[in-house]
Amino acid sequence: MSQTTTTPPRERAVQGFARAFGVQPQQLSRAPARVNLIGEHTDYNEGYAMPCAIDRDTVVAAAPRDDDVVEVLACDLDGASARFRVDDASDVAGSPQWVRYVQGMVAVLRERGLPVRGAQLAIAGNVPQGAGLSSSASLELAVGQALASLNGWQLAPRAMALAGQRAENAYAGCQCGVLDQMSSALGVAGHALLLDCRSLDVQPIPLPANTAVLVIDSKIQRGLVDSEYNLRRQQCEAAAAGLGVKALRDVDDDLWSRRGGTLDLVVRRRARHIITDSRRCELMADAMRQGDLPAIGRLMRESHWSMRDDFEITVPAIDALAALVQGVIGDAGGARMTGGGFGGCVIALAPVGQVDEIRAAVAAGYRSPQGREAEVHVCAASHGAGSLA
Ligand code: GAF
Repeated sequence: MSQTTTTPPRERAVQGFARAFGVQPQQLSRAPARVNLIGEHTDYNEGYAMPCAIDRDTVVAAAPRDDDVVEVLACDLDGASARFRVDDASDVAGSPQWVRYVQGMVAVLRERGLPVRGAQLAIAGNVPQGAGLSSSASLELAVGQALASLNGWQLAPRAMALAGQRAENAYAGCQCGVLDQMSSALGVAGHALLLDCRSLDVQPIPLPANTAVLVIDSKIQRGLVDSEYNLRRQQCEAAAAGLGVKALRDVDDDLWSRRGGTLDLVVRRRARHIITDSRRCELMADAMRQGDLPAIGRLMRESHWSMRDDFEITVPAIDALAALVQGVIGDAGGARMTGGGFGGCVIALAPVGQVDEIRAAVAAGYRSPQGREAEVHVCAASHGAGSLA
């Protein structure tokens, strides 16, 4: 859910709830968006990624109903609303996309044997939509948290993340991995997460001191469901099958040198991106622990080039934007496209003292193909989903 007003999402959710339902909400929950520092499309290949939950949230104001009907209001979509019975939640045919995420969470949590009664929900957020910052995962996790509180049970953050992923896969039509939901569920303030997408182990990695996390929205809209995301996933699965492994995570140097050349050329390039970007995550964790900014920058640049040349998910305007920002940062950090691709944002790690210079360079030197200026967000690494007091 996106919005243009500066009123915080919490207030808009509460006000929207009171207007729509005539009473005050009993419960408030929130879940953050995320930006991925490195390791793109590695999640569904069971490799490593390094996301960071950011201080852009979806908030759900909620109260229970004494029947099995869920009423839901989207404060940011001109007050769009929906209504469904919990036992019809899995019937998403004909539902608008935003409602599918809500229905999907209800359906998945019920599949897992958790009691979900009727509810009134009002949703507001400040996550830029279609920018690749995972507004959908933050919606899923905020709704899941609200349903847990209303129905008197708890789910461990990893289990809630997996429920969100299944809601998206089975009910919203995107075969995403678990990156977005894991970062929204398990974010740690001031830290990125080195995420092992096979074991779901998470190691918080402190962000280097005096380093700003800049998320630069190219204003080139993207849509995972409509994009080539699912095709990339199929190509990675074809590569794993061709190499005789369960997932590209399992490809070592020996296997790659013996069998990599047998793959179809395009499939081979897709696989090479995944294998190298997953390794870059581990190297990035080392570089961040050591505060080695030139190494961080090098890894981010290599990751961008790998997405551009091997995975082919960047677009020329974003290549130019990343290069422009990297040119300002020099050796003091890095910039690369982040997220699923085909538009969205550039992530930059840069000295706090360079923020104004980067803003000025982007304002002067970048326009999207539609002539739009980029929007520069300075983000803080945030904690994961939870209830609000
Ligand atoms: C999207 C997906 F939802 C994630 O699972 C991940 O694959 C990402 O694209 C690319 O790294 O955000």
